[in-house]
Amino acid sequence: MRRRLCLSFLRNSPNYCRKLSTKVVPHDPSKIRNMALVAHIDSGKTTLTESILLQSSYLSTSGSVDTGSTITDFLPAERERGITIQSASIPVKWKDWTFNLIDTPGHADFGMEVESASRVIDGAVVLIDSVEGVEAQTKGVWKQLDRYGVPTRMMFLNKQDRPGASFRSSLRSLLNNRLHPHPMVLTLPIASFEPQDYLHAEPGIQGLVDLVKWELWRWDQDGNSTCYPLPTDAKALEALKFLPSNHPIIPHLAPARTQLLENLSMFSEDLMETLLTLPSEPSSYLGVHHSDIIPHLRKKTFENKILPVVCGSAIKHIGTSLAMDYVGELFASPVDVLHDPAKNAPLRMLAWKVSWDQKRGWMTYVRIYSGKLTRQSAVLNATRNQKEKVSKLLLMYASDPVEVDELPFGAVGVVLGLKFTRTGDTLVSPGAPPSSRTVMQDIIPPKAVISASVIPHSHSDLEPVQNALESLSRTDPSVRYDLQEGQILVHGLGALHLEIVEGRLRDEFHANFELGKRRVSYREALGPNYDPPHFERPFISKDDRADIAGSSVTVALDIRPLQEGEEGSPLWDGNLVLDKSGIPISSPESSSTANPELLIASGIATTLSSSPHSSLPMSHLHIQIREWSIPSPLSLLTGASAIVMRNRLRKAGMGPLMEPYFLFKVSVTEDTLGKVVKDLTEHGAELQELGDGISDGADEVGGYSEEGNYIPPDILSPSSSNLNSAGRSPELKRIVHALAPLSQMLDYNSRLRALSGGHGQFNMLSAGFRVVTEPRKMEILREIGRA
Ligand SMILES: Nc1nc2c(ncn2[C@@H]2O[C@H](COP(=O)(O)OP(=O)(O)OP(=O)(O)O)[C@@H](O)[C@H]2O)c(=O)[nH]1
Ligand SMILES: [Mg+2]
Repeated sequence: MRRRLCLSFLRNSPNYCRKLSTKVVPHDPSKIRNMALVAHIDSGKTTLTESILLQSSYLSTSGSVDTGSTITDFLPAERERGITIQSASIPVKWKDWTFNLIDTPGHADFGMEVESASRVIDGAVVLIDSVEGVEAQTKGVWKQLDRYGVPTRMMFLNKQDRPGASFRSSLRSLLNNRLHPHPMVLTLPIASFEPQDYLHAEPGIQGLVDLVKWELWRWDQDGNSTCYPLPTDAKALEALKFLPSNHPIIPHLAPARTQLLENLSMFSEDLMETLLTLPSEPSSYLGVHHSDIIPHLRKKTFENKILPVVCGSAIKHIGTSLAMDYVGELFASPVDVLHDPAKNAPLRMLAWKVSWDQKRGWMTYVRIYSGKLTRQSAVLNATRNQKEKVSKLLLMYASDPVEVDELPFGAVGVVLGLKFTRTGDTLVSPGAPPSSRTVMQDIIPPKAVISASVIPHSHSDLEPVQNALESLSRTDPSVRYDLQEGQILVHGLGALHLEIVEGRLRDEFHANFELGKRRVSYREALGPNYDPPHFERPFISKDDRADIAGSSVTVALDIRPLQEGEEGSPLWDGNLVLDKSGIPISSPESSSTANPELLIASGIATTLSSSPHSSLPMSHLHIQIREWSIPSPLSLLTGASAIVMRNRLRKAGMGPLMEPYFLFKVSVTEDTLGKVVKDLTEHGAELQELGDGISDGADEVGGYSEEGNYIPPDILSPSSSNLNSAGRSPELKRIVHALAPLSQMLDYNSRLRALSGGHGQFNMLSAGFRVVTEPRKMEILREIGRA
């Protein structure tokens, strides 16, 4: 567990306060960058955020960062554990731009935070620990960004100072893991300015080459940087004042820039034409000014043809300013995405996060998609068809708020006073025409995989406990709770998530309770005797009808298990529900206006939540609505579809049971490896791969080709080549990847501590539900009281 020092001295310093009071709301939306840092756990997002804050005008002077703690990880639980739990958004002035910067958690248990941040950003910097390359959750967050169509992205290959860091392998891992077919290197690391030290990668990183601006940056031990323009004459590169002439990087500088321009020109005819007009001599590409390159880079980043790649060391503040410049230059602004920028356009905003504060009450984080929001105004929650009153408006500087009178188009801020709004809701001005009342894309909470009973201390604690759970699930929609057989169950995304939930219920919501034994959540799949689809039998049979409220209502459904390659929707708990024309219905609550198919979908959802055989939620079903009658009132369709669906499931018989599996990445020393592996296999884990910590995912099948991309030669990543030849030692870290049932791993924290003498570390990532064996099925049925 990492420990951090508190930065309270900074908060209390006069400097800090002065800076806070000078914040102004930006009014030029083209200068706003709504962006987030996303990545696998521990890749350095919060450290980079801190570095950005220190180098921006947020905190005026540097020099005190090294004392530890960060501005954005301000919750006690975050400081204690050294991990980010909730995303914090913070407006940062950077040169001409204002970044609304969101630092997100990397731990998959807090995936909801990445989910909602992804919904409101126009750009994401994805970090990679350059020792590890692309990791499981890197791919996880990448999918989340895809799901919400985040238009612009950049990679930051962090931790270049670490022994074993490899720029080259990290870059190749982007291709091998199919993150992007065209990563484009904008900056190169310089391990050392001394040729001898460089070959040993000591001290790790001292400088960067900016291949676009054609500059070289050097950092001294105190973190001060100097920028040297590079010559545009190839001969002059061999006699630089700031780099010894025998430095191994020199012969690679011109080829790296040439390749950047040539690769970019493959996507841009204009640039190709510019390059073709240049004289055919080695130096000619070096003279192309960056102002002639950036517009092409920007355009191709927008079109997702290329993925810009920069690098550095957040902890040493190396590369932070270059990365931020490129965010400003390459990322989309609110005016670049679909919007209505007219000054008098009606207000339209999305609530992307809701939190509770003892003093201020409900705080709703919003992004303004058109118009502007003023304090003390009325708004309409279009998702819930509910009027709301806005009291105050705030800009959040992490935990410190600054009150403002309005939030203009493009802004991200906080609204006080809203009573009913939940994460994902669309809000509009009350007088908005019906056309602009349509709701925007919702935010999808990930599936719960673990639960625990919540036992109130006394009868009088019951209601406060339920209220606390209701409030908590409003701030974190990935927390669900329900009543099963007289017990309150709280469901979450993992063991750590439940631990944090327990703490928050007590500390924030003052509930008195005990948490019972943790249980993983199970699912039931469709039984074997399901009916064939309707085109293979008489169209409407008695099984397609339900008697309800004195009428016979028809709801014809085709039900079968999902097939290989078909993916269920997270909003449907892993099921796929299609309308009559075969289009997936996005969610059971996808619209406030009821139409017959949505009413039927709602009945299907009710039935799926509890199997008639095991009472478990059902998953991995493929359901298509085929036909229905029109009863009066129309709402009878919901009850009818629930009855039809339940009868069909009963007839199909009990299906296989499924339990959640997780991918574990365990890092241990060579001498404890054997014990750790034995323990994993004894607990039902399948070993996936054993590594030495420097993986570029090269064995991953079907990666993107290296052709057409610039992959720097090995000599430009001296740190990793050193480590490879260093031989094994008992202290050498080994990495074990394993797929294991969560039920066997609930106590893995303490088990690993005991097995590894406290030195082992692990992280885990949900790998979905898997069908269990027959003996395990019996065990589960006994556990849930069904056998
Ligand atoms: N050597 C080295 N360590 C770094 C660097 N950046 C971050 N770290 C360390 O890596 C660890 C994780 O850093 P964080 O900034 O908390 O990582 P994070 O991505 O915010 O982690 P989560 O929020 O928990 O996902 C800390 O111990 C940092 O000191 C870096 O550039 N070099
Ligand atoms: Mg963090």
